[in-house]
Amino acid sequence: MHNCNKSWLNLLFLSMRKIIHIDMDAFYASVEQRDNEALRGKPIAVGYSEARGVVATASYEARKFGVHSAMPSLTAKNKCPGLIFVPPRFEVYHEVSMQIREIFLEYTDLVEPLSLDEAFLDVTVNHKNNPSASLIAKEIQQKIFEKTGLTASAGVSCNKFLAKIASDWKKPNGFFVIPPEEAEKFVENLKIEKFYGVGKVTAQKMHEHRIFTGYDLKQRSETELVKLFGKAGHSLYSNARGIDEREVEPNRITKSISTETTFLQDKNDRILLTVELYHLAKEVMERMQEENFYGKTMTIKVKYADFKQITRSKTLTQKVTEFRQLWPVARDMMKLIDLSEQPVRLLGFGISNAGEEIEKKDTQLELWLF
Ligand code: DCP
Ligand code: MG
Repeated sequence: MHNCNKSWLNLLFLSMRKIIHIDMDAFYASVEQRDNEALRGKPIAVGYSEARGVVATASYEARKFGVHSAMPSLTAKNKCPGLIFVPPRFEVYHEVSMQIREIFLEYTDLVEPLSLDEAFLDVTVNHKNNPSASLIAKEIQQKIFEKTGLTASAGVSCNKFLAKIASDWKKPNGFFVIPPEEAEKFVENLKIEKFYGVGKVTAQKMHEHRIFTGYDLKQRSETELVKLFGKAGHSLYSNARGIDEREVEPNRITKSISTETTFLQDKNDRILLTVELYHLAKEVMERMQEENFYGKTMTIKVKYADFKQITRSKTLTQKVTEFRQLWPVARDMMKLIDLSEQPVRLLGFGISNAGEEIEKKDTQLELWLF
C-alpha cells in the first residue's frame, strides 16, 4: 500500500538508521567444542542420534559433509560417518545468551533478541555516542570473544532486513556492511532464497513465476506480489527496493508459549498420550511463570503418522495462572482428539491470548495527556 505518509523525507529518515545484527557462529556446536577439547576440529552435531532424532546444529567441520540444522540424525550419519553426536546443554547456551545480551546493552537499550544466539540492535543513538555502527559492531564481536571464547558474525546496515543478510554474508566470524546507497544494487543481485520469509515452498513458487533474484522481484507490481504471496507481498515489494520499515523492538511482547514433542514411536494409546500432554503442559506452565505471561486460550496440536496436522483450542473466560486451572481443561481437550484412524507422531501444547488490558491502559493515558 503506497500512501502519502511514505514521503521522501520519511524514506530518507528510515535510510539513516543504524542497525546491527549479531549472530553467533554454529552456536550450540561451538559451545560444546569450547568446553570439550576432544571435540575441537571434529565434525560434531548437537542432538540425539536416535531414530527420530534431529540435528540442532552442526560444527563447521560437519557442515562440509552437508550436515545441517533440522536434518534427521540418520541422514546426517550417512552423510558424515565420523559424526560425533553431543547432547544439548540448554542451561549453558542460555548462560552465554545472557552474557552477550549484557554486552549489547552497554551500547543501546534497543536490543531485540530473535533467539538465544542472535539479536538486532538499533545504534542510531547509543550510550557511547559512537557515530560509527561499524566500529560498534567490531567492538561487540571483540567483547563477545573475550567474554565467552566464541565468535559471532556481524552485519551492519540501515534496516533489519539488510543487517540480517549482512551478518550471514561472511560467516563465520564475519563482518559485512551494506551502506544505504548500495542497498538497492545489492538487493538486485540477491537470490530470492535470501529474502525475509522466503522458505522452500515460497521459493519454489517464485521460481515457477520466473522470479530468481531481487531484480526479478522488482519488476513485479505490489498488487501482483500480494496476489501471489498474500500479505507477504507487501514486504517483498519493499525489500526488493532495499526498504524495511520495521523497528527494532526491545521487550517484544510474548504472544504465546508452546512446546511439542515428536515420539520415538507413534502412539495411539489415549492414556499414554495424556501422560505426554501432562509433561508438556507442566513445561508450558513453568515457562509462563518464568516469563510472567498468562493467556486464556489453550491449544493442543497433533501431527498424525501421515503428517496430517490438526489443532484444537479452548478459550477460558479468565487467564490461566495456575496448573490446577489448566490441567482439567487440557485433559478434557485430549478426549476430543480422534485416535481411531491413525497413531500420533507429534503432540504439542500451547497457551496464547493474553488479552489487551495493558494496551488499553496506554490509550487512556494518552487521552489524559491530550
Ligand atoms: N537451532 C535448532 N534447530 C534449528 C535451528 C537452530 O535447535 N532448526 C539452534 C541451534 C543453533 C542455534 O539454534 O546453534 C542458532 O541457530 P542458527 O540458525 O543461528 O545456527 P548456528 O548458530 O548453529 O549456525 P550459523 O553459524 O549458521 O549461525
Ligand atoms: Mg547462529
